[in-house]
Amino acid sequence: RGTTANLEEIVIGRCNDYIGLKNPAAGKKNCTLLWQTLKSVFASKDPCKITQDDYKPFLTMAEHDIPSGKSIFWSQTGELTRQYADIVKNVMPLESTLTGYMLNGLNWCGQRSSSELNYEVCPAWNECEENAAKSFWRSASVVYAKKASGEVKVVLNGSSQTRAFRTESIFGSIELGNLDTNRISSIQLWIMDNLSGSDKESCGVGSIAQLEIALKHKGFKFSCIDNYRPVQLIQCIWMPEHKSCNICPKN
Ligand code: NFD
Repeated sequence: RGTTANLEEIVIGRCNDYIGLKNPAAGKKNCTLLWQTLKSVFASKDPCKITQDDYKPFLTMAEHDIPSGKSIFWSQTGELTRQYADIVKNVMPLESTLTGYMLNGLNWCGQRSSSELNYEVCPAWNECEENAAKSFWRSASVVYAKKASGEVKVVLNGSSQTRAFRTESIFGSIELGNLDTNRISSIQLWIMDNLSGSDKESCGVGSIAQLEIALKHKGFKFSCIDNYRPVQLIQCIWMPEHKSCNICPKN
């Protein structure tokens, strides 16, 4: 898959939508300049040789505050977390910050031979370590995690085929290590099982237990909730007859 068609128009349009309508508190930003800065990160370069540092000027230019208590991290629950955020509007995942909003769901890369974007083929996620998209999400995740304060949420997948908490995931390898004990008052883990999937891991079990130990060692106060009901009710939209979705269980 190559660069998303009309990338420039989408990115500049999303930027204007964000600062004008979605989050005016982000302040004044020059969306055209942001696009040019972003494009200069990867245009005319080998798409497998874009580092996290390359994105720093873009990320710095786009920076804005994240209100205390609104940070929410996820792993293997991206869609659900974005849906929850869009509905409740009192959490701000990376995808609801300016940079994440501009680039979520898009694909982009350049090529050494020309300054045109590469519409033919961009590296797959795991094809090379320093690919244009992966380096962006890693770099953006560092900036996002450092800013977290107050009560922080983490949404994990209790039905994961692998493990709910993976130390090699971006949450496990980047975001967790950049959380600041002095800024964060507590961390709430929400372990969401797929409604029709199996309950493989829960609070205090398996990889979640490992995460809880790691949080304790780092000095964080934390709590853990299995199938946090407001999020589960979103899952229920697609399976209203499922027994977990029954609002008034028959005795
Ligand atoms: P994940 P995570 N192949 O669900 N973030 O902990 C392809 F094609 O495992 C946001 O690593 O959670 N894509 C975004 C893959 C992206 C593959 C990355 C793969 N084998 C990180 N593995 C975003 N908005 O797109 C992973 N991906 C891609 C931040 C795929 O798009 C968020 O702040 C998947 O949905 C969040 O707290 C995404 O990477 C944490 O890092 C995440 O993989 C989630 O990273």
